[in-house]
Amino acid sequence: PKSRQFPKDFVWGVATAAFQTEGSQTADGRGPSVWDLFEKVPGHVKDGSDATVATDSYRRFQEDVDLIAGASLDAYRFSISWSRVLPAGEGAVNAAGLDHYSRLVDALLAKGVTPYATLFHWDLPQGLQDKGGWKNRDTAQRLADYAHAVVERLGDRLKNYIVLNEAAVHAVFGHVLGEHAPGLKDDKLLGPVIHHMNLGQGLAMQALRAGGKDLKVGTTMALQPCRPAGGPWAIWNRLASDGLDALWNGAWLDPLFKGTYPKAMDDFLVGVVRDGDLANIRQPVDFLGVNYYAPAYVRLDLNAPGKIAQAAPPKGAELDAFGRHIDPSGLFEVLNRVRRDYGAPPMLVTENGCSDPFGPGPGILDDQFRITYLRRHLQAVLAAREAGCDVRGYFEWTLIDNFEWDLGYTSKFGLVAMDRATGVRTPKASYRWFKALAESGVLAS
Ligand code: GCO
Repeated sequence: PKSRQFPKDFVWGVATAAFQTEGSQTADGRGPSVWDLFEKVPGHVKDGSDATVATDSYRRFQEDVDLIAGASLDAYRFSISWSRVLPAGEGAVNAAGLDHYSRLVDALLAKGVTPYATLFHWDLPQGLQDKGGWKNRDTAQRLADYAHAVVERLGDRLKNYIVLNEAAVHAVFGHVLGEHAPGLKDDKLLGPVIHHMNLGQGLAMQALRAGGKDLKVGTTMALQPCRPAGGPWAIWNRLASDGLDALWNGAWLDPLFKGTYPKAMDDFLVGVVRDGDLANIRQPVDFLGVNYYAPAYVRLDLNAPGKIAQAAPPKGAELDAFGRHIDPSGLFEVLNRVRRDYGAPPMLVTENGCSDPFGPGPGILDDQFRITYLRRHLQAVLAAREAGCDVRGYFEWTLIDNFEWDLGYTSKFGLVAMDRATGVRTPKASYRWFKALAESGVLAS
């Protein structure tokens, strides 16, 4: 990029999710979510851990807010636990559950931090899963009812809404690969799950707008450039890669912005889409949230679900601790794709970050690798802005090392470390670096 300067009104924030941080799984009438059951099955979480305490943020939220304000951040993206608001996913609203988020919102506003709430970050109430979960068309309407309950109680102070988080991850890892809750392995679920999440998103956006004033309503997607592995199978790999692109990116972007599905989705959607659905899904958004970590490399594998399998990044690519390609150009690419193909909506990077390559030790706190990762990805954001992308903010993932789903506590993405025995939080070097950036708006080289 030519400039290192972000605009004055650029939004600097951090992002978290309820299940990964809150703990207190039965407090104040919370009902179980699909992740409560999934995490307790031996073998599902790498280190055998669970999120019953996590970062204890349900109880320690004021400390979290102080850390966010202490880093001079403008905004905090957190998620609301659906089963705190509606313990069975539907029916009577649990006022005590909403009280928690009301206190959190007030604590943020008191420190001048703008709250951004995600409504669904993968923790579907188990009560709804028992009725089929996202396979069941009714779940779409339940999401809208939940959105209504939230905006009715919090909408006077909570103005920024992200309806879904990375629905593609929940659809594929939760319903086809079985690596995330609800732990299903059935590729026939893909069409209904995708469509009902899209429909729920559209209905929830309408419910939010009907229920609140001056809201900013958006949603967050995990966008990944899909790249075919090379070699003798390259042309077949390209078919698989185009297929993954339709499933991973197009199946969410196209209906929201164009009211259509990619052609490649047709076979999955037979008998699923009803008249009027696509009009309900195609909603105006105030922003699109983009989460980006790495590109996807893809190969054809006749034995894999959907015949799509993960491939290794090209030789020589710089890799992170999990073997993923560290490639800021992928972020530039997805931002530009949204600009070019989807009407140049305002965008927020709602997640970007990296996990520690180390075990316990001093490297944890002096996390220069994270600073390097963030700096390079923010350069890509600046470059995308110069190319005409309307990117208005950046939320680092994440505030504090937390429960990383199937990886448990083995994968640490925080700007702040936490002693799991005491809950004591210790800022890392990246926390101070990010604070300086939020204050100056200048990305030092
Ligand atoms: C995501 C998730 C986060 C993960 C993060 C790091 O939306 O993918 O929001 O919950 O922790 O991506 O893997």
